[in-house]
Amino acid sequence: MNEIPLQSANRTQVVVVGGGPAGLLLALLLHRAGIECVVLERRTRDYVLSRIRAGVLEQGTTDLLRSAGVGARMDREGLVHEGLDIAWRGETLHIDLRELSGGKTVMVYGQTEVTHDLYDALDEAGVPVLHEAEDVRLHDVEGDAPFVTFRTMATGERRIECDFVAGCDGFHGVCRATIPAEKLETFERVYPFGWLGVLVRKPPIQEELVYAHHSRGFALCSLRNPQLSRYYVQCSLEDRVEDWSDERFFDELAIRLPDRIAANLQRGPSIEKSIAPLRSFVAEPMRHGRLFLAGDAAHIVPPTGAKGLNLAVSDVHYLSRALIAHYHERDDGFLDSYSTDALARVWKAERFSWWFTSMIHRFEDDGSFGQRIQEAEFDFLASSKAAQTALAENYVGLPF
Ligand code: FAS
Ligand code: PHB
Repeated sequence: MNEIPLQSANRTQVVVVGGGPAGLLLALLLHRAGIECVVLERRTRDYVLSRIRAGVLEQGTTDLLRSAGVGARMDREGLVHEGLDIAWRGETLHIDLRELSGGKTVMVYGQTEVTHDLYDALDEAGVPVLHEAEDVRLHDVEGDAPFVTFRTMATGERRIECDFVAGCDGFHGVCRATIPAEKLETFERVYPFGWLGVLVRKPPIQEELVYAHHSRGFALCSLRNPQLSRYYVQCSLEDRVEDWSDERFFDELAIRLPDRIAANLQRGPSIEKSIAPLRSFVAEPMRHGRLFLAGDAAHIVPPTGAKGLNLAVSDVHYLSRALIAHYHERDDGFLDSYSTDALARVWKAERFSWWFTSMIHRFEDDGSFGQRIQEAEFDFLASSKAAQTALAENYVGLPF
């Protein structure tokens, strides 16, 4: 792990706030382009790596990770998935992603592993990543000489002057909060339920993912590897993890799945159990002076479409391109168009994530009309190759 030596680095080119996938990948791409940066992460590395989050990578994400030099273990251990199943009324509809998307697939490889690989690459490259960076504050981002202050146990109070700040500090971070409210427009939809997720050291119920609609609520069967399964059930926002024993969880999961699939469920002690709320959220613009937001700092999607992590990578594609053009060609065109470029793709992913969430979850307050609309949505999907193609194109990831 590379700490900033006490005697140096009161100045760098880009300060990256946040050591999650967005911040780490951006730092690595900038370093590979010879651009100096430092990553400030509030938590310990162990804490960051203990969070269980995304599991599905779009082809654009895996391509960018390979180009950053962190694709080797992913290609060794990741699982290429060519399709997925949607379960409804006890039957399943198979979506052939490869055939419908013109050859594209997705990779099942956990966000935790991606983060591990990025940290290892940054360590090897000697890029400074400061953990337990407390009280990070941005200053003068509207001017030409921004700086960031913070403190750590090791270094005490610090000030780093820079050219740009990348706000990769997630939904609850400090960077978006630095932008004056009158300069920001936000868009939000909060869903009236959460996802209870469980990790269990058992083989998955089947090779491909299963997204299940049921009158009792949504369920999802996923995995991390052939010996590690990841399951979710839709739950009430009032639920707490302690309300759900492993037995109650697996009983409910089995009820919500078609019998043919539930018969293959291998139960075991959960090694992680957590509840995540669901929301759609976008903050516009994603730039404020010399501050650029990327990833969850700028937008959130319900995890139904497996877009969260992939959108963070998408933003990093646009932001790294822009910063490299600035330093290599003295061309600020991509910096000036960053917010527009990134948001064009963000909103398409927001739409898909909202559509898929709306179709497949149980909405208590939507009444009988809402339920009939969901039935019609599924029946149209089941009967239309065009509808299935649209789902596949969005699921594998739209072009950058
Ligand atoms: P992250 O939140 O991952 O990283 C931001 C980092 O900034 C964190 O490490 C945080 O500690 C740090 N930070 C925050 N404030 C700071 C400050 N003031 N100073 C310094 N550092 C600060 N996506 C999917 O595709 N599928 C899923 O199943 C899925 N499940 C999820 C479950 C949960 C509980 C959550 C919260 C998200 C889930 N997501 C899922 C979305 C998730 O994967 C995000 O999209 C992804 O982590 C985005 O990466 P970042 O933008 O890097 O933000
Ligand atoms: C996961 O494996 O955690 C996962 C997969 C697909 C999703 C959401 C989460 O849509």
